[in-house]
Amino acid sequence: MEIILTHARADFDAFSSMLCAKRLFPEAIAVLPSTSIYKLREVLSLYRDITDFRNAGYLKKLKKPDLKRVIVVDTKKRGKLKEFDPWITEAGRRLMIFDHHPPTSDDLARGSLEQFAYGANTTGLFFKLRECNVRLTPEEASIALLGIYADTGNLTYPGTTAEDAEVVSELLRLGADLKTVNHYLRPFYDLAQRFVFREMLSSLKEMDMDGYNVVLVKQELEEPVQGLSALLANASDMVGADAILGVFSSKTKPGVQLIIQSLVPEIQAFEIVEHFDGGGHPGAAAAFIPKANLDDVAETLMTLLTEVPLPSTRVKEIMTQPVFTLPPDLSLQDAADALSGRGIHGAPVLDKSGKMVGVISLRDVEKAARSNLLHAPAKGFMAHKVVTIEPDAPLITAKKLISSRDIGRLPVVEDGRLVGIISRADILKNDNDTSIIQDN
Ligand SMILES: [Mn+2]
Repeated sequence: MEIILTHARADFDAFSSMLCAKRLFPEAIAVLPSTSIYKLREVLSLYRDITDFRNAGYLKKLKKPDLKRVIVVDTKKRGKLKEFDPWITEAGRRLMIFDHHPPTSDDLARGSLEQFAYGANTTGLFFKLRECNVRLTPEEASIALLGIYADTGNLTYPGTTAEDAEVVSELLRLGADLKTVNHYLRPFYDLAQRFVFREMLSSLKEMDMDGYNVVLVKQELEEPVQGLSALLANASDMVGADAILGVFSSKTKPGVQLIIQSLVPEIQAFEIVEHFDGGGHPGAAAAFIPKANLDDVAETLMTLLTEVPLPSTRVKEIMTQPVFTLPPDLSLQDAADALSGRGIHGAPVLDKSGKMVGVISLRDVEKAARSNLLHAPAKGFMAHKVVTIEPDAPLITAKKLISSRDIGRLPVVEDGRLVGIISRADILKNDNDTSIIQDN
């Protein structure tokens, strides 16, 4: 016999990967792990008839089976397959793995591995099915779509690839039902989780760290609660956090749970939890500290974050210099020509003594053109109240200023002297070079 397995706490991508594997290897028996995320349990009962999956208990009842091959999907970590350990050991080298997670030291070392580089594991298996000319039914396509959407955050997480989007389009063509998909992707929280979430929102502490909004949540729970990271992610979105640090203890279980999520490359979640023997990724990491106390962990965390300044990019590293400037008496027409000629959208205006008296932009010139005033001097239409920034300020501060004030550029000023300029374009260019990989 052949069996198909996936990781403990199976999620939608794990489930749809099993489904695709079952179509690839129709003789194999798909065996679900004994734990799965809440939402999947609902889907499992809905699709029971079309999936024909067995529960973990099925394997225990088998006596001396003739195991030909074990197919593992959406994981290759030993620790996530613990309950199937005897079967994996028995399979030896007759192990076939289809996974999209980056390699770790806990990975199964035997058998064959097909390593995908897509946001969802389902995407890779879908391509395998296509190679074999296997066509999914509309119901199967709905499940596959759920898998891809769940693992890629509806194609928005940074790990999403063009291939994920390509398969989404094929699944829609195959008749995947968006109503079903939407229904199951809506988050659901039970009473205990909702209670914790309310507490979280009312007790969270926002801190400005080098321009970043870092949020600390410190909570003592009545009893352990599932899904704390999803609750934290929601709280983080609500307050627009750049990073959120969750420290939890429970009255019924000793130890402290630490969860860190970060959206910025300057705060690497896994680096912080390493101090607590935890693990994870740049964007999300966790640790469980057995004999610790809530306040001590929170305090250590704050020390870690504040004793060394964040390795933030500074304004001076990406600002443009020398700055192209214009005199206040130049006509708007000449100012516009000078700007367009240099391919820029605006410039500071300096008086004879070199003092900055305003900023003129092509937007200002357009306004004047509408009233046929292009012969007028720049000073009549320039912005007089200029928002500036210092060269040592973190880039994030410049970014937040530019978007909150809706301005195209920020003159960089040191000791009253204009030393550079930073524009929207500079920031966008820098953002493209630095991003965080998310993993599911
Ligand atoms: Mn996955």
